[in-house]
Amino acid sequence: MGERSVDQASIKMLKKAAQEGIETAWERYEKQQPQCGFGLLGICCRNCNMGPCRIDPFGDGPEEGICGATADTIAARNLLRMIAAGAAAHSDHGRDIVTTLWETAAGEAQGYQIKDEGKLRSLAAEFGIPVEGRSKEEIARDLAREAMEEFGMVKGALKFLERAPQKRREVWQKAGIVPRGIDREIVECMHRTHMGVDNDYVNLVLHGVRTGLSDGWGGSMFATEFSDILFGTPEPVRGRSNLGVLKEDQVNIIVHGHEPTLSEMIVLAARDEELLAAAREKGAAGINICGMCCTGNEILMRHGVPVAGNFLQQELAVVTGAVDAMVVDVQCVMPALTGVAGCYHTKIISTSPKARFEGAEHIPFDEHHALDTARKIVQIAVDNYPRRKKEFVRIPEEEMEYMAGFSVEAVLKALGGSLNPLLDAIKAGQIKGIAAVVGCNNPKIPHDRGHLLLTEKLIKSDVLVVQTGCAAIACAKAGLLLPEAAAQAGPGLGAVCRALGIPPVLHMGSCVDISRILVTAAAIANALGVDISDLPVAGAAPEWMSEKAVSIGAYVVGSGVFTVLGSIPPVLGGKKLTELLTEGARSVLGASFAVETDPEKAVDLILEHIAARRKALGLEG
Ligand code: XCC
Ligand code: SF4
Repeated sequence: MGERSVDQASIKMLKKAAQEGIETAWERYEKQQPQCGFGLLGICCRNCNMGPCRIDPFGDGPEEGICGATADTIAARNLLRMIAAGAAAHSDHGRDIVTTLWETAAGEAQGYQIKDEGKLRSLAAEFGIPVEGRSKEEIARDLAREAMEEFGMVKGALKFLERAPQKRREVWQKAGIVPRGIDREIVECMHRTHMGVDNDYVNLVLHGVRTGLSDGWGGSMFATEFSDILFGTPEPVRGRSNLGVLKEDQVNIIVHGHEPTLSEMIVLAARDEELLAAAREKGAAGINICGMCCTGNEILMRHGVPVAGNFLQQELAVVTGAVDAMVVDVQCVMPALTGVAGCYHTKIISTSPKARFEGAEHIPFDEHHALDTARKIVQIAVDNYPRRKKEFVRIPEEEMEYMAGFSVEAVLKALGGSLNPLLDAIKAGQIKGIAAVVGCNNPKIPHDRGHLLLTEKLIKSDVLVVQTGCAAIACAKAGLLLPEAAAQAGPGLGAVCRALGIPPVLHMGSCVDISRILVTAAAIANALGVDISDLPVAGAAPEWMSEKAVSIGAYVVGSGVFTVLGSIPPVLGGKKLTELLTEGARSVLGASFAVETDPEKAVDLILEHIAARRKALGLEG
């Protein structure tokens, strides 16, 4: 099973699954082989019912669809639809948080509070909302209203774009890709990719970048900032990770999905004395809430809640036989879960009206009765505890401590209040640059291997690594999110980490929190008076799989950051499109993509890029 994962706990559970005849994503992946070549290359189209059409990649067959669309048009349209779906997912999440703040301010949401009033007031000031002598509820309502307008097209350009360096904003102006409204750009993607609308691959890609920007500097940024207002801005916190966090003698509840509105309430409900007493009555020593994927990241960032694993471990968690309930909301939840759960005693509880699963118990979650609903869910898990099939329970012992919680505010605090120590270290070459290693797992790549190889080599080369998402969970499990990991860093980065007491790999949150990375990059660029594309920074998504990752890629490159992808995007069938993404984009955006499936070579690309940027800035080494 070593070829499937580099994570020992996962390898053990893969073996257990095999013994017990449970199929996982890896078996299903094998059954899909060989995967459709047209799909892999991005050159099949079913955007209208004259089709489906396919382009022959070898040039022996059709070179265009029935309507005349070429390989580049088809692949670009498909890419745009991926971006639209990804941006929609992030932004709809953002919208839900904005709505929750609005309802909280109106006194209509149960269990929520405005936890970070300071952030509320500073954001209100950013949006030009009067704060003097007003209650936090009054301010929050106005701010939420302002945010809601950003989803439409009332204002002409997104407010948060003003956080970007002047030079970057000029790049967007010049390219004609300033995002107007968050929803608007997504809708326009769907319009442009309809049969017979936008057929120019360059024009399509430019709008894709605009849509991505409306995610990164819009929907995702709202998700992050408003979550901080509601649940608190993260500060450094310690916790534990990997499947070993499950407890044999406790009621284990895994919260899986993305939105903190649900997971925060489950965390709160699990502290309820009555429910704890109920758990003891059933013979359990307590209630153990653990996270998975990005909702796990949300609660580990703010509470140090244990995280059971990342994307490819969701089925394996159920295979432990020790999960009494897995509570899911939206995104990255495999439909296969209910089938796996059916072989054990685990209850899969869906909660979002947007996401139902055949075979799951559906407990609709809404903000008005959030805490009551959370209690009900915890009660179901407690009642399920005695149904555990003891003979099938096996929890791997692997667990690892992590330090997380590096919001922009926390990073500044760790630096003593200003960016200067970091800038000085970069200027002096102690830290060569910063790399964001983010994204998913993908059975096409040994689980976690890409994340770990890349991150280990980068820190060894004195590159500070910032992370979010499943990449961060991979590194948490490997012990890289600990100050002690400074020993694995190069001499320069290691010394800086030891002086500040921080890990060489900073966990900045869930995937919507890549907005925190954008804000940090913008602040560094502003401090140096340059564009983001001038900085010695790079992005990498070694194991990405989701459409959200495509939207992220679009806005990261659109923000001027060179980005290396470790799994191949479905565009290679469009030769001119591929050339645009990997070369041509540089002349317009100051950044481009690279595709490199070998992590060692990916590191080299990043180091070369960082060295070139240092040289251009006149920095030594
Ligand atoms: Fe999903 Fe966010 Fe990817 Fe992980 S990293 S597989 S998107 S949970 Ni966001
Ligand atoms: Fe074929 Fe064109 Fe219709 Fe796509 S839009 S299915 S290429 S005819």
